[in-house]
Amino acid sequence: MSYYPLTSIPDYYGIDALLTEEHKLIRQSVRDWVESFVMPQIDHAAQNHTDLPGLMKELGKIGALGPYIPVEYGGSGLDQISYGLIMQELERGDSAVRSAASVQSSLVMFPINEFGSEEQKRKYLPQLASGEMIGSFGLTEPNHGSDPGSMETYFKDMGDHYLLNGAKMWITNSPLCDIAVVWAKNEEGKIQGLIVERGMEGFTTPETHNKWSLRASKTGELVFNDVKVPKENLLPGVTGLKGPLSCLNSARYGISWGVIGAAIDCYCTAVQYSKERRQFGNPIGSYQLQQKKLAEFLTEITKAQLLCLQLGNLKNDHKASPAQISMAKRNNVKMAIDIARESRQILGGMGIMGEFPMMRHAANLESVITYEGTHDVHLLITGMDITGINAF
Ligand code: TGC
Ligand code: FAD
Repeated sequence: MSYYPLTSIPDYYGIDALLTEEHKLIRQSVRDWVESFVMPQIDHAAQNHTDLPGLMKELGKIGALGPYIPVEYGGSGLDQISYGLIMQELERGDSAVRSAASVQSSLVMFPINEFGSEEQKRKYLPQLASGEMIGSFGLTEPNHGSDPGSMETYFKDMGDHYLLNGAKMWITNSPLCDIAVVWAKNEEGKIQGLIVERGMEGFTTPETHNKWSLRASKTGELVFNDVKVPKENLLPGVTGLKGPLSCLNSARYGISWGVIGAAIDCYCTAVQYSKERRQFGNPIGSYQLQQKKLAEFLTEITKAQLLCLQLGNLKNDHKASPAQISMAKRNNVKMAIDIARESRQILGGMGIMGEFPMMRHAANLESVITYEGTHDVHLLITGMDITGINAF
């Protein structure tokens, strides 16, 4: 259970008044689920480097997989602010939980819905929405992370099928996945997406062990050794790097909201602790140095909430540019990791313990600040948007 009362979740600028009743109901239901399913077992899972059993089906039950995917394909047809609020509540529990929902929704269901054939949508989306099927997304390779355009994974047209070769690295949920949306080059060197299914000969998914971050999430490789992929598994609707990057726009947007949840968890815990813990005869929260930290946390959380809300409005109107999304991802992840690190100090020695969430969030956020485009890559995207000059 969380250490602080849920009523203390901050809404300093009355942002709730800008949400609909439906938004608030969705947020509350995900918050309740996180409280009952995630909180009691997350420290144990992270300490023991195990995933949460049955997580994906649970996420399916609460409608957290593909919330904005149309109802006819198993989604909930919700707006982008609902999606953001769901991500915020999930990451208040743990970044691993939000990661699972991000990958399934934005990196697997999104490309099938946007670029897939009618048959692909009907075959995969309902099962992905319910969590009966787990998806992964293969873009990053051992030699190409920030620069995915240089990828080496390729496929050849063999007449009645494609032959896929190469390897992807750092893939969330690869050891668990039933399907992988894989980005590879065709014989003309153009990037296309293929749906690779577990069981296809030559396809393996070795796990990456010994992470200090996202320990409640499985990460691994996708290895393709002469994998015969049926022709109907090619995503017909997109060619070029803009395919995978469009998926990233959706996932990065979700992360911008998600990390506010991690920051809120740390902030609320620190407020509560600083009022209860006494040193030199007074609560530590009575000292100016501690109040400065808390005041800065609340200021940064409030700014991040406002940034996300307006980005959500833009996204609902299909007006959010990739560079605007980069700015929010970069700003909000840095905000959250700073709050996780600083709030841990407010708890002194207790801050390193598993009973409190700061170390776990801070360690998780080391991945979040790197995946979906590193902190520096997003800075360069903003720099390019300002100057028109590519500094990569
Ligand atoms: P560049 O020449 O700029 O662009 C190539 C084509 O792509 C288009 N484009 C975009 N389209 C949609 N959305 C975007 N955000 C786009 N950015 C660029 C662009 O218009 C162009 O289109 P066209 O039609 O002219 O061909 O590409 P570049 O090679 O210079 O690289 C650009 C760069 C560096 C910004 C990009 O490659 C990048 O963002 N790198 C970071 C890589 C990254 O984010 N990887 C994430 C892997 S997935 C992951 O981490 C999942 S973690 C999930 C979890 O567990 O939660
Ligand atoms: P590199 O690209 O090698 O970057 C190393 C450093 O160099 C960084 O600091 C970077 O900012 C800097 N740098 C790079 N280029 C420049 C430049 N031009 N100018 C200045 N600095 C530069 N990928 C997937 O495809 N699917 C997934 O599901 C997935 N899940 C992940 C889960 C976890 C836990 C992690 C850690 C990563 C995951 N990733 C996934 C991969 C992630 O997207 C990459 O790690 C990330 O894009 C960075 O690539 P890299 O690790 O190869 O770092």
